[in-house]
Amino acid sequence: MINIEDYGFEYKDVIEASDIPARITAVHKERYTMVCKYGEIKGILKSGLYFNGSYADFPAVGDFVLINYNDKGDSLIIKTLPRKSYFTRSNNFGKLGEQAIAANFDYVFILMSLNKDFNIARLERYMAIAWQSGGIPGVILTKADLCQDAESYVAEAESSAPGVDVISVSALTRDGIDRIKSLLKPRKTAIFLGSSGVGKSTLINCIAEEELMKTGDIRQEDSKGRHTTTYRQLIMTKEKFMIIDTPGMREIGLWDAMEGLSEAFLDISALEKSCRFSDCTHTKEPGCAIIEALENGSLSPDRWKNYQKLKNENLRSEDKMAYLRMWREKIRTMEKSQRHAYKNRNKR
Ligand SMILES: Nc1nc2c(ncn2[C@@H]2O[C@H](COP(=O)(O)OP(=O)(O)O)[C@@H](O)[C@H]2O)c(=O)[nH]1
Ligand SMILES: [Mg+2]
Repeated sequence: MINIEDYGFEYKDVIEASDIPARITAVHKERYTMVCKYGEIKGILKSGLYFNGSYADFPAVGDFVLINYNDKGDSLIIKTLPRKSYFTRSNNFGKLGEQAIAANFDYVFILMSLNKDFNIARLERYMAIAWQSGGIPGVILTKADLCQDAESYVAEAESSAPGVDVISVSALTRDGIDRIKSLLKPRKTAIFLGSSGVGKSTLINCIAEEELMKTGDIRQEDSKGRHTTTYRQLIMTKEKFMIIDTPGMREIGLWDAMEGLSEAFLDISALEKSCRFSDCTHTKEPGCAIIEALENGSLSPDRWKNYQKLKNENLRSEDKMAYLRMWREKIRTMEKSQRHAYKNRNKR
């Protein structure tokens, strides 16, 4: 038996005695992994309830939900309970609304590595996101072993994030691990945010003192299709600290929009720059690099269409384009797989 209160459940007074609460520990494409009093289980959304509602109610990792328990297969998730903190991917462009991507954390740690990743302007933006979320922010500067003067970076981060704990840490030497552990508490949840590769999963393993997460070294090996590292998940340590690991700022939609834009359309803007005419419309001009790339297959027609469509939406700032594009793709796959899972639920 699992005690859901060890997972931070504090809503006992607001649910019925017959209700079964669960906490979402991982969100997969079509299913959710959860813990409830019966242990770790899988579930899917009760379709009629969720698909007529708002995307904001779709469960995120860390959410507390009510379920119809099924001991023979997927349980049905029937309600998302109110969140005390959350991150959303917001979308200002229409009907989709916003969707939570992680919920009910007590602390938000922004991770940056001390080799190449340190960037004070980005830290300030992440801090703004962290303060808005409802969690208590902290900063972890990782890979201190690769840096000559970690202390000066700590001082710089402290001055730009006043009142916030800034800890430098090395998973290699374990310097700083105890300080991080002193900020965690049993039954409380922390979320680790930071670019892919900064050492989030490695640090979680270090804190947990067991291999709970796959880390970068392993990811390269299974890059062929097993997407284990792309999920957000909530882990529980032996000391009952919970940590939500995220694959990266970009993957969860909290990425720097400008970075994201250049990543999303770098190929196309490079092509546009190499057209013979600077005002090329990419329709019929000689020496058009876009037409050539479409013909030789190095640019896919879908990608080009997508880019044009977004341009035509007349969004003023370019970073919104990349944001919107990613959002729509995610929603589309999510809806499709949810429907599929619902249709096939009795066949499992
Ligand atoms: N030198 C050094 N390397 C580290 C440290 N922490 C993580 N790494 C390495 O950084 C890479 C990415 O780590 P990972 O935990 O997967 O990053 P994540 O994507 O943020 O989860 C791996 O190769 C780790 O071995 C550290 O403290 N020092
Ligand atoms: Mg990781």
